[in-house]
Formats: sequence, structure tokens, C-alpha cells
Amino acid sequence: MKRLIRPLVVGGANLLLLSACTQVRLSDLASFEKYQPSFAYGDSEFCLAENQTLMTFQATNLNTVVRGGTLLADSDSDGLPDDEELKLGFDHLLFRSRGVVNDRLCMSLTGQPNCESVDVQCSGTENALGLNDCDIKAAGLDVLYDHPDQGLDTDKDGIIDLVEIREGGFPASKDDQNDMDGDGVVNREEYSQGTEIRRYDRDLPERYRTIVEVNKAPDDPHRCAGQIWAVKVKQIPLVGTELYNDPRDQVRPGLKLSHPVRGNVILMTYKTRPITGQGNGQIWYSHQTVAHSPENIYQALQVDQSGFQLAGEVLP
Ligand SMILES: [Ca+2]
Ligand SMILES: [Ca+2]
Ligand SMILES: [Ca+2]
Ligand SMILES: [Ca+2]
Repeated sequence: MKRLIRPLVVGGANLLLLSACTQVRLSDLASFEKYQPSFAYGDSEFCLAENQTLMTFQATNLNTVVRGGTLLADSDSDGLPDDEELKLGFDHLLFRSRGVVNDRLCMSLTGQPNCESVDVQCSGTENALGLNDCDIKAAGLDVLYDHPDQGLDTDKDGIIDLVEIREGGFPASKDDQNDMDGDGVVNREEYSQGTEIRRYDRDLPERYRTIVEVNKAPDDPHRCAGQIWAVKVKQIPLVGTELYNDPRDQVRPGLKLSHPVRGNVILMTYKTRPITGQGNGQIWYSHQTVAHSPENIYQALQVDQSGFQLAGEVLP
């Protein structure tokens, strides 16, 4: 096939030039989207309550998965790429398509699409961040610690359970400093970048990585009684997705996963804990849909603290 557009990444930075010699035809967009994402970016300052400090800030595109050195669409956010679901006999437009638990969690628990064998007593009640009591019980997230709210950050490392499950990780095991695949990048960093914890991907192109910088700013009592943190979401790769309607969005109070064609649901979370004394940690979240657009490579993301809601309380 004749290549009509050729992206050039200059100096590893985000600058991208399109040497477009002719018009881009619609039929070429599908192949274009496969190798060139667009990007969401944004920044903001966060003012924390007195005696609270920031443990983690995470930004995750719930509609992308890095697999085998490339970036793939995951239209239903369950952690399995669309194409992989079709091959395995899952429904790529259902978060739980072959049983009571999330499709990716089913693969982690059974090693095959044998979800009917996951036998737990549960009601299907959802928490604020994408899991229900079936996922939580099947993954053993209800027995390890006595968190006020279960299924948010069971292993207390600040990485959200849903994010760990989507990566096929271990939400009940504090393994954030492990380097399972020996690529020199610990699991915590891999979750931050959206890369694979089980595959050497040091040579993964930068355009497939999520890049977020978080730094504590100097205290300023005039502006904030507590700590001030500067968050810079430098890039979140976006890909082409299918239309997704999640029936749970009608009944669940928290995270919404439905999106239009090309929509990418970005979940941002942060976890705070008390600096001194007793008390629980808190997990806050914000979700928004950003449209992947090959014609407009950079899409603004609203990172403002006012867009965040409390997901629940966990042990610090
Ligand atoms: Ca999927
Ligand atoms: Ca699915
Ligand atoms: Ca965790
Ligand atoms: Ca690693």
C-alpha cells in the first residue's frame, strides 16, 4: 500500500512533523492509527488538606494496552486488547463477558477463557473504581487488610487495584519495587508508564508511554493550608477505539467507562496519607473522555483538582 503520510519524531521530544504530500483518505486512517497515537496532556497544582501528603498520582488511559512492543485499543477497558478478546472468544465490548469477573482478571485467575469456573458468592455491587464484589472476592482483595473501602488499593502501594488487574499484576501483593521482566524498570514505574510488567520493553518507543511528572512545590500558606504539589501530565497516548456502552454506568456512582467512537477514558487518581499521627489514606479520582484524533495530535486534558471526587478511604 502506498504510504501517504510519514510521521517524524524529532529528538525524542513530542514534536511531530507530518510530511503530508497528499490528502489523507479515510481508508488510510485505520492503518495510521495503528502506528501513530495522538496525545492528551495537561497540568495543574494540587492543594492538600492540612497534615496530608501525596503518596502517588497516576494517570491511566483505560482504553489502551501495551502488548508486544506496540499500543493496542481496549474499547471496554477490561485490560484485554480488542483483537485478543476476539481470538480468545471474549466479547471485546463487555467488561465482564464470560462470567462474573472482569475478563482480564479471569485470564489471570484461570490462565484461559474459563471464567465460568470462577465460583464466588457475590452480588455484583460495584465500587467507585470499576470493580465489583465478585472481582474483589475472586482476586482475594477482601481478606488481606481491613480497608474501610475494599478493592481500591488493596496492597497499599498507591497503584489502583483496577490498574493492577488490567495489567495482569498482583493487586494483593506489594510488589511495586519488583522488576519481574528484568528491564531495569520497577513495576511502579511500569504502571505509571502503562508498559508491560512481564515483558522487557526498555526499547518501547516513547510515543507509546504515558509520561507524568509530580513534584512538591514550596509551601505557601496564602494559597494553601497544606502541601502544594505540581502535576504535569506530559503525554498520554490515545488510540482509535470502538463505540462502547457500559450498562453499569447507569447504576454505578463512580467511574464511567462508556465512550463514543475514538473516545479514550482517562482515569486520574491520587492517594494521600497523614504526615503525622493516625488516620486513613484517601483515594481521589477524576475521569474524562478524550477523543483520539490523527488530525489534531495534541488534546488538552483537564487536570484541575476541582474535577476530582473521593473514591474512598484505605489504609495508608
Ligand atoms: Ca477489552
Ligand atoms: Ca471484554
Ligand atoms: Ca495497589
Ligand atoms: Ca520491569
